[in-house]
Amino acid sequence: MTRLVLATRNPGKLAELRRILAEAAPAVELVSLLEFPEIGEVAETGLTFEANALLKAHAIAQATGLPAVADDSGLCVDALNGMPGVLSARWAGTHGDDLANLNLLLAQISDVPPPARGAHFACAAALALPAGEEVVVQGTLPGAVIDKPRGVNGFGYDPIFVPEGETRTTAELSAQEKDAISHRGRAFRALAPAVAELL
Ligand code: ITT
Repeated sequence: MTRLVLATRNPGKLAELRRILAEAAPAVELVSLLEFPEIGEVAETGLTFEANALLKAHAIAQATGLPAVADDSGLCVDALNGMPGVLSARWAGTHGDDLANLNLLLAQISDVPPPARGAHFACAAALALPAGEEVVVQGTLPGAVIDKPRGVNGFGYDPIFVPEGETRTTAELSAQEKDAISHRGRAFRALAPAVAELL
């Protein structure tokens, strides 16, 4: 059985990737970075989601000697010319302060009327092998940003994002409903055949 490292310590992300990849590549044993406490954070210095996903996957494949899968994701707002984009996790300055990030974004687009509040979630998912081979794919979820947070599920910008064709925010969807349409779900389902083929 081949071991594959999922390059995250985020438990929610880990559970989601496990569900998708376990189905597509059942012969692969999935482990996470929680099993490699000695490996530090990989700096996400790329200018695109793909660059960051590849950077992380290669760094973890080198550090562990095992194939690695990594992702990078964020929210791209039309009225902000695609920002916060790769800066989504640290938009208000501190990595992972979801509430501060969301409030800053709402303040920045407070005078943008509903028809111009288009946005999409984007995710790049990458597979890297220790010998250097790589595959990277993208998934997106189009929608719009509303002006007041709604819902308690999910994380990050979920309470202010309504997917196209929905009236609920992604924070009002169940985990299963979100998985089925999410940028991450789409990216990982697109990567799964490469994982099954290359390992
Ligand atoms: P890692 O440890 O795996 O890097 P992370 O949370 O830092 O976890 P990212 O670097 O991919 O993940 O950052 C993505 C940021 O984009 C995240 O902090 C959220 O603010 C936002 N984001 C991404 N996907 C989202 C989703 O499905 N719902 C809401 N916000 C999301």
